[in-house]
Amino acid sequence: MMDNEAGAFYRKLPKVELHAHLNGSVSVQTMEKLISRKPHLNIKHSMTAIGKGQRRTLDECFQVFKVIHQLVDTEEDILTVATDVIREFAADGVKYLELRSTPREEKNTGLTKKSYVETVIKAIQQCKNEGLDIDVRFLLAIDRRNGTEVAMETVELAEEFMLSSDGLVVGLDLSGDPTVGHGKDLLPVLQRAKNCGLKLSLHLSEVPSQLEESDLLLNLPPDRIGHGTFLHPEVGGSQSLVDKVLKNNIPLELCLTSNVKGKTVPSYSKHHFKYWYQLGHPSVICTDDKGVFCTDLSQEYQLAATTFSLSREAVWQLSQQAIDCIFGPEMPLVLQ
Ligand code: 6MZ
Repeated sequence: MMDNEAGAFYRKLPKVELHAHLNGSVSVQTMEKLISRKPHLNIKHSMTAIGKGQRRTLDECFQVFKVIHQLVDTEEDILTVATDVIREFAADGVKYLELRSTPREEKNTGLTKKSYVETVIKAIQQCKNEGLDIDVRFLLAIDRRNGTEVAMETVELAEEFMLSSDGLVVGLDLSGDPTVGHGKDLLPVLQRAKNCGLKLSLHLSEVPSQLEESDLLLNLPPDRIGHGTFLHPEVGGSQSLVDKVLKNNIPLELCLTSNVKGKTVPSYSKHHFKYWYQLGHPSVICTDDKGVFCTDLSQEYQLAATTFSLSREAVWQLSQQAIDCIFGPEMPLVLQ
């Protein structure tokens, strides 16, 4: 994947991962376990990942999540997936991880949204007990496809777990197919979450047609932005959107490979990382869906460095600055 000396530098670099969807982060090895548990589904690994050199439309990416969800529909599956994903991030040199996932209920297996969240929390605690050198927090995700009522249920669940999970549930994510639904319908729900002390990371302007929505949601303001691909004027966004982001100093979670493979960005060199990084704005390199897009955080840092000619010193600073953007309690230490 990476050449040896440089590869070792990026793997050893202590890193912070802030944008990782649980079911998008499932590795090949874990996928094989899941497939063998459910052979009757006849799912091949090629249906759950987008390999090297391949690209898909965002719409096709969302079909891939549907396939993965068929494979992850019991508490046992969720425990497997969450513990494996946490271990893999730890092995990749991630010291602080915020996982996000959409609570799902599955009538056939008895999985409820509550037991879904409890199982992810159990996985985080198990990994802690194993002594893994990684601090993990959890954001409950609202899938925009599911509408306002479900979004409100998710906020209520997040509030409940924020109080009962020993600080492991720290916030909410708004994600899902960006072409479905409108953020204005979710404003009151998101406002309520914010008032309760839940942190908000919102996918904004992942596709070009969302300017009005981004403008509205930026008024909350969110605590972090996922992607923000089409916010700036060079790609059809606007200076006033950029000004709102800058004024509130809202960090961006940037996922290079995901955006290139999902065809919302034409090439690595055209990635909007460049625009925001040159402004000196907090820009956090993340994986998005390391399983689906066949990557890891070390590789994403290396890609950013080679594409934008970042020195090792600059890469180090980039990973250090991510600490200021976490939703968990202050980290007492500088990463080392
Ligand atoms: C928007 C995305 C996404 O929640 O089942 N998700 N939402 N844009 C993206 N860019 C590629 N990648 C993943 O993980 C899978 C879910 O995360 C969201 C989608 O809602 C997807 O169904 P969980 O753990």
